[in-house]
Amino acid sequence: MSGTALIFDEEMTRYKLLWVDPVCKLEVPERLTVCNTALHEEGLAQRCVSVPVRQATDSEILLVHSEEYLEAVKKTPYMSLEELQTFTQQYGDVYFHPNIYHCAKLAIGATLQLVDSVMGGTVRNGMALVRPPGHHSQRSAANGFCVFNNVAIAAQYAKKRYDVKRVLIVDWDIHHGQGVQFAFEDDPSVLYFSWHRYEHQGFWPNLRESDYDNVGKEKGAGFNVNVPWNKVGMENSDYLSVFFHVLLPIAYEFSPDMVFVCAGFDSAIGDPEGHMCATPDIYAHLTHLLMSLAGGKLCAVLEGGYNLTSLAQSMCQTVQALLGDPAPRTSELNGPCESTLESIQCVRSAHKSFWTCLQHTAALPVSEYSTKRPEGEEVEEDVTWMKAPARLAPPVHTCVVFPSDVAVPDRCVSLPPAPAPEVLQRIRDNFCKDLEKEESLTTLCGVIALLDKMSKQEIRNGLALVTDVTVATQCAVQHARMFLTNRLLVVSLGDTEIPAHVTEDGKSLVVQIGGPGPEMQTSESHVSVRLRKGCTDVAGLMLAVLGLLLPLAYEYDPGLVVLVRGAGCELGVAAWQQIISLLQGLAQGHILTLLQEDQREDLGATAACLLGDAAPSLGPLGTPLLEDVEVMEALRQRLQTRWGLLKTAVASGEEAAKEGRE
Ligand code: X5A
Ligand code: ZN
Repeated sequence: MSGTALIFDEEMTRYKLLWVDPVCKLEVPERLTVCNTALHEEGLAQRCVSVPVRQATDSEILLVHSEEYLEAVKKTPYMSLEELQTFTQQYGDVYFHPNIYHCAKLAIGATLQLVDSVMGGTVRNGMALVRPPGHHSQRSAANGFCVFNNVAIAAQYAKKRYDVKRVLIVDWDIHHGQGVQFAFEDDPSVLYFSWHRYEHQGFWPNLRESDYDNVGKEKGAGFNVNVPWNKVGMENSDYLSVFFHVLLPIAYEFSPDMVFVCAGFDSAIGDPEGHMCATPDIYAHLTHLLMSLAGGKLCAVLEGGYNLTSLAQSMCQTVQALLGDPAPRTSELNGPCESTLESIQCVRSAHKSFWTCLQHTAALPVSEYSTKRPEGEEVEEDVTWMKAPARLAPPVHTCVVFPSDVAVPDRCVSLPPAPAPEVLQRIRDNFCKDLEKEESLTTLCGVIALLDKMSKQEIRNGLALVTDVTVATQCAVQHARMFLTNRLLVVSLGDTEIPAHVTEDGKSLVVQIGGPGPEMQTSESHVSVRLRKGCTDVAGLMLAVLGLLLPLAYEYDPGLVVLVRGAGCELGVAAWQQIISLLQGLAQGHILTLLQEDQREDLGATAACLLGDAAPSLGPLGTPLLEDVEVMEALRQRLQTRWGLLKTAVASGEEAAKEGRE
């Protein structure tokens, strides 16, 4: 399944604030027009499947709202200006207009059309460009520019109409979508995640219920995840940390059948509400990371976003990721700030009894952080940032190097078998003294050609089926380091030895995930994760991937990734596909995958993922082995002084003192 739906109708620009209200003046029709224009100017809208909007029916609205409230809103088109103002006053931070009821029905309808397109199989994913937004509205109340709760209604609709069992709602808007939280508080079939500017209850909507200890009620306990931002100025690293250490582990354990994003871009730099500093390109990564869940079934729905420049850029980054274009490099990531670490630690500990991926998290004295008051730091008003460079996809997506008797998968391109003489000679000298088969030599030349073509932007990624994966890896690493990149990431699954000298010059980072064995981590640039059952225990493996591999890899920001599946590495094909998909967020999608010849049964699945097909869902993950969790924890503890993105908690007094001394 491929394709991205884009749903928009100009009609939703046809309402606006009719009186003076400094709180509501941000919410303007241009929010939609700038997004739509930018998507066209970047050539993105033209690549999407354009789906028409429709009006929601009463019974759809009643999936979330009360009859009394619906009947009240129904009267607003006939109200005078004065009546509208009076009507508005009973709610918080919202305005009405004679045409807003019509637009609100279209906003829901657009969202439901998106659900139908994704669940009906017309497209894989999509974006609904809507106004009014939805996530603040409640059963019987408009709130925060929102009239009806578009995403909450859509989640109920998906459950009813498509029998979806588990829905994940990721609310990356900078405000807490309390309306969504209230709608699903006691419902374990809908996992609601929200991060939001909070400042210890100092920021709108100033609810006690928005704090990290609101985990859901009754059967829904554990299915409401709140991450408060207690300071402004949060950056890309803060956002990614929360994804790696809170959202993704929980989401993978939950295993949604579909994902909604409350896509508010007031969490981006320059926004007058959020005052955060995450740049628009981060949304490419947030989107990419979520696209590996639920078999790629993702419905993004616009919520907030009030700096028109930042909003349009962030929207484009999101849609471009949905279309499958490679994500931009993530330069300058470091660790999250102290305040973020505090929040991460609090949420993880509040949720430790509900999610096995968090079972090892230290319990926290609940009183410890929740009562701190804001410090009142102000961030300057006129922030500026660089527009991210255009993200160009190389002309060829996936190029393969296979032995002559193996068929080239559909949509892949095979490399012409004519290696350059000097390359041939170098490989002969360095690697082939003891290789008998001439075919191995040709394959190694092919591997090198794949790397060259990636660095010349001729191809996005490559796949080689090799006779000896150890030799091929050494050959690839040597070539990449010598000629292509300062930072090569080698990810090795299984027990293929990556010799220590490979990392000696500091130009590469090796992360090995394999079976039990002697501690191999010899240097800062060689990390070995040893799991009791190797890569066969999916829960442990995914914990290693999300909590160790991805944070390391993102902070390292490699120019190229070599992914090696060692000989005899037992690994379910679905987990393998997840790893391939997730790693494509790095190095602009430049990933060379090396498979040993005896693993050819997984070639088709491997190629499909490299080509951008969604990885199939793993299903709910079980409990990782305690032993593995302890090994990974110890490793994280040790590595976090060098890699800030690995941190999951504020350093204790003792550790902080030690760090200070070093
Ligand atoms: C959808 C959204 C924000 C309301 C802010 C009111 N609403 N102060 O971003
Ligand atoms: Zn917002």
